[in-house]
Amino acid sequence: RFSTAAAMEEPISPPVQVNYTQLLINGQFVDAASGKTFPTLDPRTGEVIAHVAEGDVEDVNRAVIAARKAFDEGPWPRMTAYERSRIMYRFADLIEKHNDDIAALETWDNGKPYEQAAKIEVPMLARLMRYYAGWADKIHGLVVPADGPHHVQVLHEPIGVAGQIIPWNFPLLMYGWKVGPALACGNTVVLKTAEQTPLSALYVTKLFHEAGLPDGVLNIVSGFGPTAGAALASHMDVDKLAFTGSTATGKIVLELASRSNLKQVTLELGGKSPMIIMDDADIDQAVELAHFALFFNQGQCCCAGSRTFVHERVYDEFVEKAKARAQKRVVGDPFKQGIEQGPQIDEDQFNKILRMIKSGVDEGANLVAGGAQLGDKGYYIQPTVFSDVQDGMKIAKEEIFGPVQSILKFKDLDEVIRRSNNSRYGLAAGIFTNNLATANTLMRALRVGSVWINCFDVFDAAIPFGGYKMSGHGREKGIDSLKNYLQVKAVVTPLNNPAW
Ligand code: TXE
Repeated sequence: RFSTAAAMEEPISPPVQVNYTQLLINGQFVDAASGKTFPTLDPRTGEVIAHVAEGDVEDVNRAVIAARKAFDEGPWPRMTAYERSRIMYRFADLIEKHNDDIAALETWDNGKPYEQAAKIEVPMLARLMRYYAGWADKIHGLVVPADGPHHVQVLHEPIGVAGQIIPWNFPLLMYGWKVGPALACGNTVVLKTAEQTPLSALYVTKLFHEAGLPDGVLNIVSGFGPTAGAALASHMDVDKLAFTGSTATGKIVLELASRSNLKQVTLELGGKSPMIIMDDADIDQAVELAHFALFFNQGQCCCAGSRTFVHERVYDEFVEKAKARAQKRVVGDPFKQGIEQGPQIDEDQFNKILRMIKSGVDEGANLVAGGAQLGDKGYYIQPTVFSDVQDGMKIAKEEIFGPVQSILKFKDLDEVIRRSNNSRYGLAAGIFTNNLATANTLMRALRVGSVWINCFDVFDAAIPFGGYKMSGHGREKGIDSLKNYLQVKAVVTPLNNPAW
């Protein structure tokens, strides 16, 4: 029933070349100190795209020294904010100019549909840069009234060197969410990309330098988590750490930060987000939205609507239609037009998803669609739907991070609130209803950082994003993200005459 043919065909030749594979430190492409490289693979085939310099402790040190110098000696934090913003605006223009090459590189390295990369993600990166460029010259402190005869100012200053560790599911957006606010506030950065997707950050950071970014302000270290990532998280001269990834690794980096120099940490971690379908909803629209909420980006979204709660009065019809929709999903070579779903990122994730599917079957959930590999090469997985999922099952509790929809049945509002909140995660939730009171009640009761009512995955640059509970600390995007990158300094001076 699935378009297996597309996954079986010869892969389309990517319309782009890999030009940059070294580390980018102090404005220069350099080899790793060890001379080591690692392969980055094409998820369509598992074949090597390129060998990339493998950063480790020494390279992170070099990058931090460059970032420190660029912070302490300038010019970045001492430039006028307007000059900083103009460089960021020029970078956004260059991203747009190179849109298709960047998108092709992202699709090749990550496996996401090219049309999505070219029409959504790369334009969103440009938009994020413009959003933060706009903030650069609008970040300022306050003069606050105090009880005594004192003039009190509060300055907002950059923190210093920011270490940033990003995952592979949205390499460019994660880059934008992290680099944008850090640089707008005048910090300098060492960014470690995910080992699965090192290519696009190197390409765009080269463009950033063409736009006028001074050397050392943004350094890119490719490499693995326990080596390069851990070196960054535990570095004594890194003032702030921002991490996006699994909750398990989030705990590790928080510990590394606390054991080293107590650097400030923001974490954007996993989720098990409810998508709640009430019985008054238009069922076809509800099916489509819940399908999008889960299957978008091959199901590799931290906020995926991975617990589809459906009211019992519409449950059976919903399951039938969700099954039909999943079976119609167009899976295949992400470079091909009209493809909705490409391969999963790598063999580890592919195997994890298949193990989770098996656990769903073993624990008694009803497999109504998919459930296996698609084709016989690369990491394609059939769009999979389970009905009759119970809260205690592994597939209802743990992140699957793949194209596997779990549909649960509920009777009333109180029950669905209790069950939705019965999770160690609290990242996001979707609500589908025409009833305003129901929507507002749910919206207030759900312990999550984002609520999408009759929509899902709306990722505007201005909307804050982040988690409650074990989904993380702090918020990214929007005005809230700036706080992560600013120190607050209170300055008090006496007045001669309190009347003034
Ligand atoms: O994540 P990791 P993985 C979830 C998802 C997925 C699971 C595992 O459920 O199946 O995590 O994926 C770096 N010190 N998410 O293994 O390990 C690593 O190199 C410092 C949700 O890819 O968290 C990469 O750059 N850094 C998530 C980044 O952490 C370390 C997105 C993420 O990798 C490190 C991705 C260490 N000891 C996976 N170990 C989301 N929230 O969107 C690893 N890293």
